[in-house]
Amino acid sequence: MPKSWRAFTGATEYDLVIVGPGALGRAFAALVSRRARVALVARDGRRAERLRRGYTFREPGGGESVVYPEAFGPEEAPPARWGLLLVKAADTARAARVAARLAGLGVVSLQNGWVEDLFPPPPPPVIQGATTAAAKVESGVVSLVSPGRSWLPAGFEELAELLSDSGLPAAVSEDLLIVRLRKLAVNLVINPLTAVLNRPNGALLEPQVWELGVELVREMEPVLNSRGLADGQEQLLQLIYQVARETAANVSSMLADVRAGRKTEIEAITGVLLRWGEELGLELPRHRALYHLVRSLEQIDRGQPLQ
Ligand code: KPL
Repeated sequence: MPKSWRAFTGATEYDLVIVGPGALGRAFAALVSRRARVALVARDGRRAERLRRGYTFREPGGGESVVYPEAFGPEEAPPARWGLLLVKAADTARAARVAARLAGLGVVSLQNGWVEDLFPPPPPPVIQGATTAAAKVESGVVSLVSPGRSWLPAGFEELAELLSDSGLPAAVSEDLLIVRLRKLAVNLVINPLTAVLNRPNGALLEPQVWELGVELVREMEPVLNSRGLADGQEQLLQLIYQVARETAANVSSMLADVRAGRKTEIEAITGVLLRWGEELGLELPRHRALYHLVRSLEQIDRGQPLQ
């Protein structure tokens, strides 16, 4: 739970500290810093220095501006009221410790996947929310493809208001588990398929690919239901199809990682589903095949970006 207002007495100049200056982190920093004081925390001082020199930010409407963020390395970052984690799954434990040290009222993570299952106890000091916001970086230009919608835990009303006022619709949700399981369902189908096909999200709408999507949903539905999601296969298929249609031109984050030779989030997405399936005695062969294919793409492409 976030710390209470009363317990928090430290005076801070910053309203929000964002840990993770990837595409989404830089897009959020660009918009929120028009309304409030934002500190953007990079992996180290050198990267922070580069960020301070500015980056071009393109809004969904097409408007462009150069943003000069207040960027810091983890050691020199200032305290803030709220913390937002926008890092890749594999960086969560380190980034969560930084954010928890800096943010007085609470830290929420909006990354994909079920990272809490990947770490030995104690879990990283961060609460998971969810977002459908999408951003990309192309030739150094950060574009907010869609502001989407973000869901935060109860107690984060002030942060939800700040994000919404900044053009990033957000609300607290009492049903965060359900929201997150639905987002996981979307990522379980779109991300590995697009990564393996090396195609944008719209590839899912093609009949042969969609057929495989339907089979993936059939396999995963009982597992997600065992975790508390009451949605049936039809509902999940409708949701996934709608996201694929709305984001048809997007390159999924997993494909972007593969193309850039980075480690993907397959472990926190499909890896977690496979573990949950094993607990139920379920094999999930199609998900397992995609898991291995994406893992092998990671091995092949590390340091050698695809064309
Ligand atoms: O979350 C996404 C991602 O790319 O990680 C989707 C919703 C699939 C949008 O691309």
